[in-house]
Amino acid sequence: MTSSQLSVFSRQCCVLLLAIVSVSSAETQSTKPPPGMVWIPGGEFWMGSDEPEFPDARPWHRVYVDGFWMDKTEVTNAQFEKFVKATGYITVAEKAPTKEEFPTAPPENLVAGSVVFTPPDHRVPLDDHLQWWSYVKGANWRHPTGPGSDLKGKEENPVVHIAYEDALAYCKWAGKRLPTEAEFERAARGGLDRKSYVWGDEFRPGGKWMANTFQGHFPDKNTGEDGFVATAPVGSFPSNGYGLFDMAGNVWEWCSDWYRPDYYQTLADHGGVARNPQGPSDSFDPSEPGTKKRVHKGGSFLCTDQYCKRYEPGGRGKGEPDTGTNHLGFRCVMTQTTWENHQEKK
Ligand SMILES: [Ca+2]
Repeated sequence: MTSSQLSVFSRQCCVLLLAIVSVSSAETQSTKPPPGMVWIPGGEFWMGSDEPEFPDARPWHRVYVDGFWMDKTEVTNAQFEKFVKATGYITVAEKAPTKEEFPTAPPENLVAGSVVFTPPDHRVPLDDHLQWWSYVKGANWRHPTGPGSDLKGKEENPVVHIAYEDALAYCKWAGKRLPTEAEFERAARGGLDRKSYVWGDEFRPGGKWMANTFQGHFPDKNTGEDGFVATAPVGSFPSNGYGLFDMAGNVWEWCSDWYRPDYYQTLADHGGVARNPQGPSDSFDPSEPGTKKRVHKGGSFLCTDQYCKRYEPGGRGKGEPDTGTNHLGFRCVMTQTTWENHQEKK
């Protein structure tokens, strides 16, 4: 090879290399990530569970999602406060329900508040969640367990008492959106295939706590062996394979899908690979017919295999859009196109 041939050859290699880098970049991510977010690669995966306790998560079915950016952590109190300061936003839990919304309710009950975990001091049957959940007047994101509580020292804990529309409002302000249930599960699995936990097969590998869940006796005695009896500062436990924190435990997280227990079966019956599923077009929960619900994912600091081990990535939760609790928060996602448009505007 002459020196000029070598030069042409080098140039061609260079062009080829650039082309590969360019294609790779377009298919995966831009070089600069959005602050606080990580890239979740698109692809196919097994979604669901064969866990007997999760009838609504059966059967396993194939799903494809496009790649996307996801917040590394749940939205924190500090982040939510920044949003509220910028916009003057008032959450659902901070507003008193109106006579128009609840015409038959006595006026004394039309008081702003939210649902708080209030454990009994004795063992109770596990078939009535009202034994450990109470509507507490004055409970909201600034006062997680009621008027006597505040956020001092909890700046990095996940924000709670967030209704669905509150989560949407935050994501919109941040130029983001909520994940679909399929995106959440794709991200939670961290590249692992049909594992029980977002980190693998063992709940406590080498004796290590991998997520903020519930230890002791549910619901009356929380021993907090993992270090936390309520929410933990985000990132207190190891990240998963994609660099995401608290995709299991800590707080439940809102997804954009409506909830139906038969949705996975519907997708499986349809056959093939479900591409970017957005959830069913309507909601139905046999335990509360007539009440529309959205999907929650990830489980919380109250999850335990004694009652509900839905910190497993296939596990599904659900809740009324206007109802927040002190173990429910959210995180946002963003498409590559949104991120590119955002950068161009700058
Ligand atoms: Ca805990």
